[in-house]
Amino acid sequence: KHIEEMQESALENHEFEVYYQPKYNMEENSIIGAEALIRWNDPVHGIRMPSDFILIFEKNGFIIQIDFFVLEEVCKFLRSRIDAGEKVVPISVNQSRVHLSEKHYVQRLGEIIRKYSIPDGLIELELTETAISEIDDVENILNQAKALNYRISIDDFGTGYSSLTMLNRVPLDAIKIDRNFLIESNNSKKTREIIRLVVEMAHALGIQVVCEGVEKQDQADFLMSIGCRFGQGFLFSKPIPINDFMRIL
Ligand code: G
Ligand code: G
Ligand code: NA
Ligand code: MN
Repeated sequence: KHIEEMQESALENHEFEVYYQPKYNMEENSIIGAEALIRWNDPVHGIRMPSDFILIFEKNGFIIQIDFFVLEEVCKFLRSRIDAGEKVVPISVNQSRVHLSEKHYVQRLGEIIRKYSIPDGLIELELTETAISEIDDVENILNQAKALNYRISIDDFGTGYSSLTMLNRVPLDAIKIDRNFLIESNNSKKTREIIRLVVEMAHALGIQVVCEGVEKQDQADFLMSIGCRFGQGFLFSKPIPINDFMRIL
């Protein structure tokens, strides 16, 4: 209840902040991108994590404003780096399924990328399999986003019901293998085989693979041994504030 009462004023009072978790090329130990993740600095409560409020915002629709807030912050970040002649990498933003089915979604995607003159391929839309499979007309929406030069990726790949169908239906640039696979891979040969084949299949289709939840060096080693060079996880960095991210970029 408190959360719903506070959401609007929190946005006005700049209590929402975008954190960045870098994605690494594990072979070169270089940053190849980052994922934007929302945080709420509640002056009374302290920092609130997405698990405290995302579901509520999805129910009451406020997630649409949050997702566009994050997208706009990312645009401002990229624009200021470009203007300063500094290095930029693609940044991904999470897109709620509520958001995706909003009537003017694609139009707003176009407006924002033009407002900040963002070069092609610098912003990636991360969608869950569930979001993709639940939305009518998803192919059409994502083809339009693609035409605006957004990158498209599937988040938490392997946890939904229609992984393989998605590979065919959606213009995908990348998949992010869900971190539960990596957890299970520690003591399951079967899971390691699944990861290996998913990576091989994605690559054969020209789709990039990022593995989530890399916490241990032996997990990184395993991924590299099967040809998966890109990883995201606490081994490299947790999600960090923008200034910390700029420092390591
Ligand atoms: O940052 P953290 O790892 O706690 O995020 C947990 C989950 O919250 C993420 O997996 C993501 O699905 C969701 N999330 C984080 N930031 C955003 C956001 O800006 N928009 C949406 N829709 N979901 C987000
Ligand atoms: O749902 P999504 O995959 O978008 O969420 C990313 C979430 O995963 C964030 O909340 C982030 O804090 C968390 N996360 C990122 N890297 C790791 C990791 O290596 N281990 C664990 N346990 N969580 C991670
Ligand atoms: Na994500
Ligand atoms: Mn994920």
